[in-house]
Amino acid sequence: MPREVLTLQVGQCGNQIGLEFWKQLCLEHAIGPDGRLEPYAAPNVDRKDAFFYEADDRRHVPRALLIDLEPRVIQSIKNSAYGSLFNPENYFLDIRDRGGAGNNWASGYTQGQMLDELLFDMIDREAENAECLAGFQICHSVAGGTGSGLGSYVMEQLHDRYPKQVVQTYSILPNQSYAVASGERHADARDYANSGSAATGLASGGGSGAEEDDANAMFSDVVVQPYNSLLTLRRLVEFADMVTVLDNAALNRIASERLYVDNPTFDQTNALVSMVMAASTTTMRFPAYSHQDLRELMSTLVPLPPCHFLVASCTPLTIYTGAGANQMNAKHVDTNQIASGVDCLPQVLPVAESRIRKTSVYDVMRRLVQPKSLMASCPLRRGSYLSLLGVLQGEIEDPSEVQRSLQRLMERENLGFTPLTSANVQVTLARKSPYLKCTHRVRGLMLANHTGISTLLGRTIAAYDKLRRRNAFLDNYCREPPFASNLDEFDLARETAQQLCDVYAQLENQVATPQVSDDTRL
Ligand SMILES: Nc1nc2c(ncn2[C@@H]2O[C@H](COP(=O)(O)OP(=O)(O)OP(=O)(O)O)[C@@H](O)[C@H]2O)c(=O)[nH]1
Ligand SMILES: [Mg+2]
Repeated sequence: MPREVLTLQVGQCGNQIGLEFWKQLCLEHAIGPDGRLEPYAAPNVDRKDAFFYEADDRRHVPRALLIDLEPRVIQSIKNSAYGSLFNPENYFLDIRDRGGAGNNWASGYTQGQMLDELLFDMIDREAENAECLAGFQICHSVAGGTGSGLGSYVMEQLHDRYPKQVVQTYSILPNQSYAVASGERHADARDYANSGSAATGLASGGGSGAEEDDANAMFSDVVVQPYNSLLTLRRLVEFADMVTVLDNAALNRIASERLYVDNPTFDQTNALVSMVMAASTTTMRFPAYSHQDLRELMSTLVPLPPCHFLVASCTPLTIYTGAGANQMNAKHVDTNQIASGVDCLPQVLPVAESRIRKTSVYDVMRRLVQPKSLMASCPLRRGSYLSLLGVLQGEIEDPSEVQRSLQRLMERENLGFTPLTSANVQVTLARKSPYLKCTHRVRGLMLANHTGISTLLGRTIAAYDKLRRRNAFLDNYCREPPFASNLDEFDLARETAQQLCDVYAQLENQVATPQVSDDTRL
C-alpha cells in the first residue's frame, strides 16, 4: 500500500525550495517538466505514487500545495518550465493580494485563520486523494511573515485535524549571527523602529547610513526575524513531529567551500536543501527494507519527544539544474539495460559538484559526521547524539563493508550518545534512481538528532531578547489579533524555546558508548 506524503510549500522560501525538490524528483523518476514520463522510463523500478499521482491524461502530478500570500513567486513558478507540472487547483494565492504578510508573523498567522476554509478545502482534497496518507512535509522559512505565521497556523491545524499523520518540516533559519548584531543596533534607533515600512522590519527598506549598510550586509534578511523565528519555534516544538533544521549561513558556507560557488544564489542553496529532502525520502520512493514511510523515519530519529529537531549533511554534493532534464538524450534507451544498471543512461549534467574523486563507504561516513558538512550552524564536537541515521546509496556489493566502516568510525570519531535513549547508529542502504548517472561510487545522507542544536536555538532566543529588551518594532505585531490585548504570545514562545534548550542542556553532558546497528539489506 502506498504511504503518500503531501508537500505544503509556504511563502517565498518554501515555494522556491519546493520547486527545487520537485525538479530533483522529476529527474530521479524520469518525469518531464510537464509531468509526462520520459520515453526511457522503465516500469516497476520505483514508487512514484508516494509523491505523485497520475492524472486522467497520464501526467504525473506532484502531491503538493503551493501556498503564498503574494503572487510574485507563485507566478514565476507558473511561468517556468515546470509551470504545468503542478495541479492548477493547488496554487493557493489570496485573491485579495494584501501584499503578503510583510515579514510579520502575526499578519501571516491571522491571514491563515481568515483563509482557513479555503486552505483546508485544498489540503483535505489532496489528503483524500491519497490511499493511505503517511503525513505532511512543510517547507518554509521561519524568518518572514507567510512561511512563519501562516505556516505556524497550518501546523497547528494539521496537528488537530490529522492526528494520525506525521508532520515533518524543512525549516530554514536565517543568518542569525548577523541578526543578533543588527538587532542591537536597530533597537537603539527609535525613529527607525517607528518609521513606515521599517517598522515591518524589512531591512532592505529605504534609509541611509547604517540602515543601508545593513541592507547590503543582510541580503534582504529581516530585522524582525528573531521575533518571527521564535514565534514559529514554539509551533515547531508543539505541533511538528520532526523538524529538519537548515540555516542560510551554513548553506552559503557549504556552497562556497564545497562546491566552490562564488556568491551562492538561492537557486544554488535551495538545490542543496532539495538534495537533503530527496535523500531523506529516497527509501520511500525506491523502497528498501526499512524506512519506507515517514513514521518509520520518525521512530528511528525521535526517541525522546520534544527533541525532534534534526540536522543533516550530504556527501558528495552534486547540484543539477532543471535544465538538465532538457539536456538528456532520451532516445533509444533499452529498459532492460536500465533495470540491469548498464551504463547507457541519458546524461544529466551537474552544474556544480564536490571535488571528490574517490568514495568508499568509510570515507562517505566520515565526511557525513564532520561538523563542517552540516547544513546547520551548530557544533557536533560537544554534546551528544540522541540518534543518528546514515542513508547510503551506490555500488556497495559487500554489506560487510558497511559494518567494518561503522566500527572504524566509532574507533576514530568521538561519537557520544546520550544514555537516556537506546544509543543507536543506524545505517540503511537505499536504492538509487536508475536514471541519474552518478560519478561517485558511494553517496550518503546523515540525519542526526544532536544536542548541539540547542546552540542554534539559543542564538534565536538571544537575538529575540536583544530586540525585546527594548520592545523594538512591536507596532505592527500589536495591530494583529494575537497581540491586540497583550504580548503573552511572545512570552509563551520564549518560555517554550527556553524549556527545549533546558532539556537539551540536561542531555548535553550525558554520554554513552554507542551501539552499532545497520540494515544492509537492499
Ligand atoms: N534558503 C533560502 N532562503 C530564502 C529564500 N527566499 C527567502 N529566504 C529567506 O527567508 C527569509 C524571508 O522569508 P520569505 O520566505 O521571503 O518570507 P515569506 O514567508 O514569503 O513571508 P512574507 O514575504 O513576509 O509574507 C529571509 O531570511 C530570506 O533570506 C530561498 O529561496 N532560499
Ligand atoms: Mg513573501
